[in-house]
Amino acid sequence: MHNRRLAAALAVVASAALAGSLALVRPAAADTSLKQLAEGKGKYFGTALVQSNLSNSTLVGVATSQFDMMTPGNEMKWDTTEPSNGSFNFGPGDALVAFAQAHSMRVRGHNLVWHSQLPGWVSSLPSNQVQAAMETHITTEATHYKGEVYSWDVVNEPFNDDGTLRQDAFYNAMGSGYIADAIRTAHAADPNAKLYLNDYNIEGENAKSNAMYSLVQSLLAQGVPISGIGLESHFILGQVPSTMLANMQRFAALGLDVAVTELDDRIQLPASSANLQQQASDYSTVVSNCLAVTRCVGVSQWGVGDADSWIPGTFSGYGAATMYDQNYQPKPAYTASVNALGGSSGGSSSSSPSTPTSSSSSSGGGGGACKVSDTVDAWNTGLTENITIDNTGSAAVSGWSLVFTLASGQTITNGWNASYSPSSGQVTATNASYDGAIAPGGSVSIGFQATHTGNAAAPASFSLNGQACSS
Ligand code: 9MR
Repeated sequence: MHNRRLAAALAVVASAALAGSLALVRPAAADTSLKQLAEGKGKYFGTALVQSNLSNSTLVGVATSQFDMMTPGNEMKWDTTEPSNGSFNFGPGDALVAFAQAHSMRVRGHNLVWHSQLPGWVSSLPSNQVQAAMETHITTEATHYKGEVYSWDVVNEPFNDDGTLRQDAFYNAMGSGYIADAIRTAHAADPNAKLYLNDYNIEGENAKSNAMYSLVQSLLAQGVPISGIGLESHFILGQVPSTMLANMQRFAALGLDVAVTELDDRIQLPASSANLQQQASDYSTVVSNCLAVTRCVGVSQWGVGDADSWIPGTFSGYGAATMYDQNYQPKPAYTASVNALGGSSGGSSSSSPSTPTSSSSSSGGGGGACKVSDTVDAWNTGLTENITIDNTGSAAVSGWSLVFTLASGQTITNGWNASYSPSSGQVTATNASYDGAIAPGGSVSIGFQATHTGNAAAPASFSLNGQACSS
């Protein structure tokens, strides 16, 4: 097994090295990262990955530069690991573990027992065979990953929202005692792993978190080796519970670790800039709450960016739920998280709100007054450039073209929030369908990646709709 794991790890290292040499995106805030800042506070900042994510070099670049904990999104669940009775498949989970190890990320094992993504054979078992099947599953999987996971979500989502226990195959066969049995079984297989109960809608104080609190008190009284509580934290914009901090503190006061395990914050689409600012505030609240609780070990986001988030596929009309946009550029929520962690993320134009000015005295005129700020993040053969266009005039801009000249040797390979033509020399960036309107005092952020041959300088000047912009 270990040779196989080593071979997988080496393959990942090799592919990561290749991806590194082709790196297309650098985080805009190179001087800080979520993981460095979190580590400075004795915590981690994690993400969830599924195996298919590993072939997306842009996603991988963000995942490995920003996060130091990884939760497999699906690959350790029962339907993957034991699809038929006694037949185990750890290949997908092993690949993610190898990736995490190659990038110095710890792993949250997710999960051992859950009503969902449970193969039909388990629910079809006669009730007197469910306990043995559960214990065999836990023992086999926790033994396989012994020493390789930081923690296990041993039982996932055991409660209904009203605080009653979910009547799934395990409860129906064993009653509420299945939870203690599952934790004890996991502990026997991997005594060093932190063992968690994980659920959603238990972030604030409510009937469901009260039920979890009572259950945990009872488990502790029985000497069950539970280590922590996972607060999934799938929030709706503006609805982080005001009791979240107090709720975390009461679990911590029982002597347990707490963790934010699956953070996202969904927005009804299309997301406005006000929505993104509210999301930044929500993220800041969550990160600050974790920092305020000594026993809060870390925060994990569910996915890396909006492009790989589960939200749009599950909640019709909602999305934009993570810290990174569809192109893996940092959003205001990223900056807010960095700031909450005590860092500063200078250089990320897309995440710092512009300061509107009513002045129309900057160059340009006739409604075309504009200010452009840009940042270039370059490496040996490539660069990422983020450009913010402020409408400093008194008239609304309705449709725009931004003209600038690339330094010799630079060629745009891809861009976002505008179309770019041609790819070298004097370039015209034309608004996308969704960002043609810029209100007075408003701004639009666009950007691109380019290759270069040694000169990574930013354009010397910009003009918007034929009017020169100030910088
Ligand atoms: O992200 C997971 C998604 O790919 C699966 O389709 C889904 C199936 O239920 O599970 C998602 O992850 C869930 C996690 O395992 C437990 N908490 C809720 C998460 C989102 O559904």
